[in-house]
Amino acid sequence: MFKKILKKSKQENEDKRISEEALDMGNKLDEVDLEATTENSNDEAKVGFLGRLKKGLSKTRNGISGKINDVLKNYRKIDEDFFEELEEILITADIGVNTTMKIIEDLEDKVKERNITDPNQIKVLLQEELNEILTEVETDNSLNIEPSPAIILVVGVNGVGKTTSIGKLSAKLKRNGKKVLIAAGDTFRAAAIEQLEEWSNRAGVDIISHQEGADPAAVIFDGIQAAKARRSDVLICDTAGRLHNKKNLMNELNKIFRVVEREYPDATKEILLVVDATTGQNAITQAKVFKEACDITGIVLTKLDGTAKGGVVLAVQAELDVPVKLVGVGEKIDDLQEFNPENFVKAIFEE
Ligand SMILES: Nc1nc2c(ncn2[C@@H]2O[C@H](COP(=O)(O)OP(=O)(O)OP(=O)(O)O)[C@@H](O)[C@H]2O)c(=O)[nH]1
Ligand SMILES: [Mg+2]
Repeated sequence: MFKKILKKSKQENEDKRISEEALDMGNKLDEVDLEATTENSNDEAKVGFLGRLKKGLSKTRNGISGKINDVLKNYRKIDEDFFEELEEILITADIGVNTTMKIIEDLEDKVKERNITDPNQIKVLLQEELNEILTEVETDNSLNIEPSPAIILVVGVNGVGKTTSIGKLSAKLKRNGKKVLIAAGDTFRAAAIEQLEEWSNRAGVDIISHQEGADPAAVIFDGIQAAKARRSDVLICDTAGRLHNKKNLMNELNKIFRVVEREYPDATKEILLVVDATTGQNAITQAKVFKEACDITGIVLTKLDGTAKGGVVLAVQAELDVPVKLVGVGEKIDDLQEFNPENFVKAIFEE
């Protein structure tokens, strides 16, 4: 009996050591130049990938998993007060009122059904529940860029991280063997064009741009002709986030969409709305406004590293019925990841 326990605890220590090493390796990989993370080092890349996600979600992990640990210290049985504290944690993490209510109700049912009395079991149940919510809608979280050629239009209000995400995405797609071209459709400010040029250099991809004040639809038109001539796989278009008013912005976007429909009818299309996770529920409101004007096909949720309110991922997907496709977890070129619900939940709960 003792031997068995000793063996078990030895095994647990060993598992812990391995996972700590893995995390450490993930952190080290962060410092490695992205060129070094090639496709043939898949395992290493995987560790680095989860490590980076965990690092980027550390505030959210403290806000959800850390707070639950604190609550668990005060409870020996699962009762109404316990669920109330749990509810508050989830709402504070910006999971959204509706989604939180659903989670709590489901947890109450599961606790009853399975005769669970130990509060410590709740974390496993919650993980299970979050995974279910993130995967229950018929959503495909992968980027829709096949078959080539594809065009990605990137929209969103100012400052959310459109240009930065385009830079990171270009580098990522190029690393995966895609021929990428970017179009500087934000002509509202000269600095916006320069910023995108800088990112195109960093990512090592070509850029099509006009002067400040030029017609954005004309830039996208040129981008499409260049993408055809150069046989690009993916054309990624930046757009303005700030115009004189919302109506102007939506009109401008519609003009761009019309050019795309006319000039690139057979291209695979993706319209990504970028929202900033640190704005919490505001991100949902923005998404609703854009959804009225454009056929958003995916969400890019940026700056998750800067907030404890990463639960907004759940609210976005559940309340908008649009899949989260990419998440930004830092300012560096490799800090943009394809959204994977399972890894996301893992990163929130695993130390
Ligand atoms: N920490 C963090 N910062 C980010 C992330 N994504 C973008 N940023 C920062 O957010 C700021 C704004 O990013 P931009 O890419 O310029 O945003 P934009 O949407 O293009 O803004 P406009 O062109 O003004 O409409 C920059 O300082 C970025 O470095 C992220 O995932 N994490
Ligand atoms: Mg920009």
